[in-house]
Amino acid sequence: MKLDIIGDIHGCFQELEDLLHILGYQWQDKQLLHPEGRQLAFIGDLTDRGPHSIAVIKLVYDLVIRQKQAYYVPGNHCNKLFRFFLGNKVQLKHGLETTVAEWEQLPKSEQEQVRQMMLTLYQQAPLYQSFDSLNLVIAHAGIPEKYIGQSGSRVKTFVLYGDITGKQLADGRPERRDWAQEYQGDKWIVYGHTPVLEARFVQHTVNIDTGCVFGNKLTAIRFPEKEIVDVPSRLPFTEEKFQ
Ligand SMILES: [Mn+2]
Repeated sequence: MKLDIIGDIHGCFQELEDLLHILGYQWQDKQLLHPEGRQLAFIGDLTDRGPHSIAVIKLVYDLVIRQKQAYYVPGNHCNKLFRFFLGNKVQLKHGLETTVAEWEQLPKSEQEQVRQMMLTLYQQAPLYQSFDSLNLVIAHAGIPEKYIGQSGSRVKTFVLYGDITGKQLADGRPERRDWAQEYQGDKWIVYGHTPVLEARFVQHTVNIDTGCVFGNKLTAIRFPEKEIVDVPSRLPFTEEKFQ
């Protein structure tokens, strides 16, 4: 198989459309197809902060659930939106407030439709996805070798939030270890979660969250080629968001 993995979108629907076009995907009879039979994968954080979160949910639902032409693993923002749609008490901050505001603008029947889409998308999603023929695993915040093939709450916390220590940095962000530096595995790990200016290759890992929602770019990586394809963001650049 040949796969195009898309980084954190965060409601940047126009940039997603730009990227899918550059990658060569085309709509034919309500199917988004690639002439060479390539498939798409999304590494989570579809929504929040950006302007068009609902459109991203609808497209990814269509590709993953209806067309069954794409793969999706959830991010921490997906997890929080899922819990919001379940009716759990969650704080409307860190970008969730933008998705909820957009959703509340919809007519009631469409609200329920979008809610069901996100519930289905999240509930059917694996915590991480292995592609044995590509020697590849995708996981939103990465995955250490010892967790590949495992499940449970530790694995869930890691793939959603990364290698958090439980401590806080001076600016309030959670302290995270750089698991990729210690990764010794042979399988390639493609992940996102932490915005970087350029796709970051460390050992056999690649971080493709290039902070589109913070004004940088939206990035895809093609497998097995390991070729990077990106499109510029349409949003203002906020440098302090990048590591
Ligand atoms: Mn994330």
